[in-house]
Amino acid sequence: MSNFRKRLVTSAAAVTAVIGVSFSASALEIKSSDVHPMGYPTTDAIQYMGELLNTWTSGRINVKIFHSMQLGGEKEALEQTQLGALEMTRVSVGVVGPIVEEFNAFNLPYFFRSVDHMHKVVDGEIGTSLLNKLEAGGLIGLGYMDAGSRSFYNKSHPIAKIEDLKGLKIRVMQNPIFIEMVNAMGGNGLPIAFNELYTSMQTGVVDGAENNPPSYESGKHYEVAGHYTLTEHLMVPEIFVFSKKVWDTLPAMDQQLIRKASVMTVERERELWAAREQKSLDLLRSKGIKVITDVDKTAFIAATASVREKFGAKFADLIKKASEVK
Ligand code: GTR
Repeated sequence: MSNFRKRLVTSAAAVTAVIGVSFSASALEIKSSDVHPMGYPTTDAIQYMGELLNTWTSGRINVKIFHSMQLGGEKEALEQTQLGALEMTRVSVGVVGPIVEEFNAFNLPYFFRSVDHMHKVVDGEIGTSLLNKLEAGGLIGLGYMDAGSRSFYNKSHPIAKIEDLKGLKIRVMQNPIFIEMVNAMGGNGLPIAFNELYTSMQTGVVDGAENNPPSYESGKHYEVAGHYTLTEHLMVPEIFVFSKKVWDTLPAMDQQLIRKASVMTVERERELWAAREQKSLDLLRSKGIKVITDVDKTAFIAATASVREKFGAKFADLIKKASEVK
């Protein structure tokens, strides 16, 4: 038996022992949306979640993934999940501000000091309390996934210093923080949905965008915007959420199984993420993309101070608490 299989079987036995499941409840198909294709850390982790639930319930609970933006962008997916038309979705925290405003603290440029700092904040009291607040917005927060750091790319010229951003039209996620962030660095931030980005760069609606290496690589954005610079100005985590409307109809035992599977899904995604980041950078280089890595971030950090002050003022306590997390 493979290690993966062994883990599944052991976990199934453990879950049955803990909650005395008799598996007589009705079948459940969890439809889950993601903007990424299969083979991406987030979609593969959700697929693993489905495998866990299927094994633990002898096929009674399954996950069906609608990947590659089949159901549109992240805003639409969140709305569908709030309404209960979709059971689950995985989105960037970048678009969750309208539901729980405090999430915007994680959307501030140069907010987290390191991946370790981000993990400690999101996995600790602060992250848990924000996930719980989603409930009032019709969502059950199941966990945080990694998404590395976001950096600039464009079709015109390499960005070696902040002045090189001047005048460039840069696509950002639909959140005013990101627009002002790019503007503060000298570019023009334009909010565009992820599914429209490739064409927008191709046709010159924008000159470039910003994202982590796996998204830049997987979306083939390097084909139309070949200059990539590791400014790492945002470290925005991702979340996967369940529809509260559907959740409230589930037996407690199914809720417990989903919670347990979610913990393992987070672990799996983080393992996949760590491996994928490097793989994506290697692939980009093999395609001839010159990735600028030796960036002096001082000017980028200084230029965005006003954005942290303006948008962070409302969550001053949360920001202070997060910065004190060691
Ligand atoms: C990716 C993220 C997606 C989406 C996308 C974007 O890094 O995984 O959830 O937010 O960026 O820029 O819209």
